[in-house]
Amino acid sequence: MSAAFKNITKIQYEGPTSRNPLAFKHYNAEEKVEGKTMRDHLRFAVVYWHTFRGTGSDPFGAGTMQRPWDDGSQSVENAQRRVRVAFEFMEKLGAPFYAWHDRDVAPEGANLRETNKNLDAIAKTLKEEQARTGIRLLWGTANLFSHPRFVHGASTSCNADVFAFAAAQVKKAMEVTHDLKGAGYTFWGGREGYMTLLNTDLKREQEHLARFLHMAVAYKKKLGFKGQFYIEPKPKEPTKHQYDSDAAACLNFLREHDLMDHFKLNIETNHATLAGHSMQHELEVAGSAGALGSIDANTGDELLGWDTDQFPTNVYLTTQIMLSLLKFGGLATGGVNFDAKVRRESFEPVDLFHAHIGGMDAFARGLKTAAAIRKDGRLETFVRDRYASWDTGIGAKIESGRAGFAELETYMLKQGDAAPSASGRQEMLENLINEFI
Ligand code: XUL
Ligand code: CO
Repeated sequence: MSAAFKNITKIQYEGPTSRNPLAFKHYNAEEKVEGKTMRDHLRFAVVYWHTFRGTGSDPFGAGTMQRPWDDGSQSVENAQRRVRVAFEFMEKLGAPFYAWHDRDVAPEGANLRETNKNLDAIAKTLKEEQARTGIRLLWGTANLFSHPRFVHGASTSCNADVFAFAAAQVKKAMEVTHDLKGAGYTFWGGREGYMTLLNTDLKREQEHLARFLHMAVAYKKKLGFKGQFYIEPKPKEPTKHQYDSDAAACLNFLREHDLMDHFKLNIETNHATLAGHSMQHELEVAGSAGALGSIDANTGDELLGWDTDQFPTNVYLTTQIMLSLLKFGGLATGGVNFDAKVRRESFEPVDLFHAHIGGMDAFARGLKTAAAIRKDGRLETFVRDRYASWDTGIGAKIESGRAGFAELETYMLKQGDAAPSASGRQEMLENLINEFI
């Protein structure tokens, strides 16, 4: 067992009056909300890539993170030590899940065979630590964007060999995810897009992406992996345009290529805002299509136009997220996955605790607030009543397919004009939400 955080004991729930920065004020894992514990509602997950591999480097400067347990080498021993530290952290935090890319947990070797061997060695350590702590893998994924071979993308590369490499890599990552009993597997198209259309056969690249996903579906069946597949929408960065640009584009792609039955969406806040949408918009689009699977919880900065991946602390945002999640039946296989990183200036190990505690408390408040709004019922009643004209008369006829243009013309000629509409009451509803925050 590792002891990297010697001065930190298990983070406890101390309630809203506590002034202890290393305590939960709102996240009380056992407390029930709408008949289910907060732990089961929120299914918090820690991401390996930011929390244990983030260096704090940015385009203007080197890494700043103090991680005394990490010798900075690419050795398997260093990677194993890191796993022990990661589980010490997650255990003390009380996070029930974690998520990784293959290349965050294990170093790349000189060739694919060696790389796979490294991954096997680390998977063994991950398995031991999962068994020791009971912490589970929310999802695994393959990093198909960092290595220079993926310069033109992975499954959408112009180089067929790169497609083959990516397929072999995903096959292995799926096997390890399956072996670690992962609840899911995520596809984020890191470089599946283009920098310029001048050199791009968009149709061919999209067909290759679909073929790749079909191969993954087939291999999933062969492997007997029962976890959920997710696609994670993001409009741009690193490429100028990514094919999985937002929830609607992903759903259209999945439908066009007959993949709808096999994938759900993993919606990320900062990706939604980069797409020019709100997180709640993306959740509603995914949820309405029955494809809301999981969320990557973070937030951007309104003044910065890139993926800053900050920890979410805005209670208004978490309330909106939880309203949508509860409406669509909650997280089944998915979780609230903190795809977020501490700021470059927050370089001490303890900052990792502050960041996650803040995110978990913000979501716990969002959950409780959303549940209170639902119990109050005024918001739901308002929305239902707003559509009352569809419940009877001509509205019911249209919805049930019993009226066409000719019937509607006859109806409207008789009526003379549409009945007056009621106010949308946006301001009243915004005030209503604030009653609960
Ligand atoms: C990148 C991003 C990824 C995915 C997993 O913006 O969100 O970390 O979550 O590949
Ligand atoms: Co993400």
